[in-house]
Amino acid sequence: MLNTLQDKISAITSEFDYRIKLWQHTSKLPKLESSDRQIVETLKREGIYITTLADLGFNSTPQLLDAAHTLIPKIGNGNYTASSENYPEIYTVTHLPNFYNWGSEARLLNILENYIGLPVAYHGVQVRKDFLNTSQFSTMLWHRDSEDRRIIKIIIYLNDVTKENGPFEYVPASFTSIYNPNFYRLYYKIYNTGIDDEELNEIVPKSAWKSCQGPAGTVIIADTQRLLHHGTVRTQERSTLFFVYTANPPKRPGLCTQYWDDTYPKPEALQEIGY
Ligand SMILES: O=C(O)CCC(=O)C(=O)O
Ligand SMILES: [Fe+2]
Repeated sequence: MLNTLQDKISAITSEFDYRIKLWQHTSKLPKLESSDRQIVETLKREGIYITTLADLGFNSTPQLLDAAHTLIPKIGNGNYTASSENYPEIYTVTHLPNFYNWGSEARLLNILENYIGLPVAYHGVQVRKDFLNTSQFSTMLWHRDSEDRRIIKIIIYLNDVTKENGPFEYVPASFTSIYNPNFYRLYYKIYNTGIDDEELNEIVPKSAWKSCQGPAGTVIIADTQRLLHHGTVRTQERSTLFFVYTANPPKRPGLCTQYWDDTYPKPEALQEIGY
């Protein structure tokens, strides 16, 4: 009882501190070009902005793609069947400059700081290959991420992603906002675990879900705390890069170490060839 009361008080104090910090940081936010301001406005309104590597035009893109395309063919190698639950292979590449540098482009960090509203922590980058799956499990169940109050994940598609490759999919923020009557029903259901398509369809109809399909080089910038999201089942592989950002410090720092520590392997194949 006392613990719950103390927990509640500390949760309220921490929310209050957060609001104050947001307010104090407003005048320190980096200035943006008008096209980048548009990105921030879209992120604030919708929790997602979809673009391409070409449109972003960062100088570090060729090195990023070179490193990614060197690594991708070395992952997986086809020992996967359509009938079973195949977990993705995820490699942490935060320590490798060709990957890391793209995610620390000044323009990008300035955009993200304006969205997050506080100094940004860039946690790292992972290469991920998803294999064939007939049933929903793990991040293919609908969920929200919980590392912080605002989390930006940038997903770059390394191959063309159509319905068959299991695109990233999300529910528009308006369907899951606190002002929507579905809110409590939905968050009661996903409190401890993800839910599958059938369960979500009873609360938010499938017709409202947004599937992010696109060619190789598509860049999805999404607040995965705010948006209910998942990766979809697939009959063909999907290769991606995931970059992760929160405020500095995040609300739950312990959940963020996985982006640079040894939770996921580091790709030896790349180090051998001098990356
Ligand atoms: O596989 C996907 O498209 C989404 C993965 C996901 O939910 C996450 O990394 O938070
Ligand atoms: Fe997620």
